Amino acid sequence: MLTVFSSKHLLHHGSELKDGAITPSFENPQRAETILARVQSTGLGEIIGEREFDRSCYIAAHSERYVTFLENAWTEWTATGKTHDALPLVWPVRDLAIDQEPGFIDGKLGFYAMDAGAPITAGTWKAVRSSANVALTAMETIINGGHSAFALCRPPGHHAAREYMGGYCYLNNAAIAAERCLSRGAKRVAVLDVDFHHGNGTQNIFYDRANVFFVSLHGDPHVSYPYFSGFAHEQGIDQGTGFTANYPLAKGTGWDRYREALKNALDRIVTYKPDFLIVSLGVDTFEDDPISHFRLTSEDFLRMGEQIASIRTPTLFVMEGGYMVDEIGINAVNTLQGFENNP
Ligand code: 6XA
Ligand code: ZN
Repeated sequence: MLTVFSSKHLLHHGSELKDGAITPSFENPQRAETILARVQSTGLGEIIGEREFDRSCYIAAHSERYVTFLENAWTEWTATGKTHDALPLVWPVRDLAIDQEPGFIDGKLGFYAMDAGAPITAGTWKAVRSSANVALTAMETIINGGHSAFALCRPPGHHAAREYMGGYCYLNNAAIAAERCLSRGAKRVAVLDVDFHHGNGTQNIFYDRANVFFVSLHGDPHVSYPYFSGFAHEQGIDQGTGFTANYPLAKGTGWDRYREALKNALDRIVTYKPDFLIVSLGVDTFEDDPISHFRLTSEDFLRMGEQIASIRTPTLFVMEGGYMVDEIGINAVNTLQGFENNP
């Protein structure tokens, strides 16, 4: 399987607010480097760099003003004399003004963020753009006839909504790739999100659309981040009704229960008859993940890949979460090898 990778991801490394303290982010550069090393050592296939894409590709999935904010945030932050990571401090919840962009960076950070888990640093925008370009480059190879590809994206994307960042995500790489398929002639695209956390951003972007079917398996939001989305009753709205499917799963979910839910999700995707499948591949469902609580083993990821391959649809894998760095390469590449063993 072809892998697309950009070392520009190294430009992004920051901190997050966790358990009441500012700490180095779990989402660190070593994650992508470890996956790359595993792709190389297993001989998964060719590795290529990313192409440049026009800004309009990002605006297909995000608002213009949000992309402008991302482009300028670090400059506006440092113009106030600060040199440490930018994190938001105040959010427009419930009856506060949610439709008026503040004129000052402190306010903008809260306006365009869902949490304090997506720091803006000096290199963030360059890394974020390269991550989206990695997904677009990999998607192009499939649109042009390839059966599968792996977009080794970092930072991840699935929490990024049309107009906000959060949970280590800025641009939604999977959603940007899905929009690219549609603009290149696809009629229907399915996005299957197997990251431990609900892909609220992807859901947000396609919630009222019938041409993208979003399906997510994740930790029950009653007890898991992002807490405020991913419930089973969220199934889409207007034209999109029935084109979002959520499978919240209990704490401690292991392969038996997971496999059943995945089978059900894949059956629904088959019924939808997508031209392309995009898998938001998070491996934080791993039993030893430090911030999640499912119990998948490294072997289970092989089976997951096999099961995804069984629906025989051109498939793009887009890297999302996974924080047990020692095993992240094995788990991600196991999924891809499982897929490849069942072409
Ligand atoms: C809270 C945890 C963010 C989870 C990020 C993730 N800072 N999403 O892995 O898939
Ligand atoms: Zn995750």
